[in-house]
Amino acid sequence: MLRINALSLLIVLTLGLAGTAHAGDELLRNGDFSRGKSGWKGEGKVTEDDKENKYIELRVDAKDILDFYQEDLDVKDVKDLVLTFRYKTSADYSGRGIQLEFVRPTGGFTYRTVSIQRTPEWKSYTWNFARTRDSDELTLRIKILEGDGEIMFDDFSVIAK
Ligand SMILES: [Ca+2]
Repeated sequence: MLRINALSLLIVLTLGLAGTAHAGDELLRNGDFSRGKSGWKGEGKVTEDDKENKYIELRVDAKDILDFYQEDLDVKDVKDLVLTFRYKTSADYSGRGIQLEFVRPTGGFTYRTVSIQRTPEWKSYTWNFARTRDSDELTLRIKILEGDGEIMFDDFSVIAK
């Protein structure tokens, strides 16, 4: 009996993975950093606040652009995306802000630069991203432009529209 259940579960999981994204689906994994840096690559350190909320923190570099990213967003048959996240900065932050990129497998990408003002409180940001070219997979990349201080991010979400 247990064996049949395990087999059924496997079939359901396999079918689930083979399916394409539908409207309303979350395409990111671990966007809230509750599982540390799982699913994410690049720079940044996952930190926990006194309310046991985990977020990613980056020390901004005066000369170099830093980045972190998540690969393999399944966007087959998805027309448009909505990216949301929240951010805050250290009290001494100053800099050129960030650049958000959706990178296609060919290496080409669509980007948006966001200026970041010093903020001790979390602020939300939304980018309604209309896909202009066909590709089945995208990488979401966040570049931290040159500056000083620290930027923190949490609750990334990419929803298929
Ligand atoms: Ca979090």
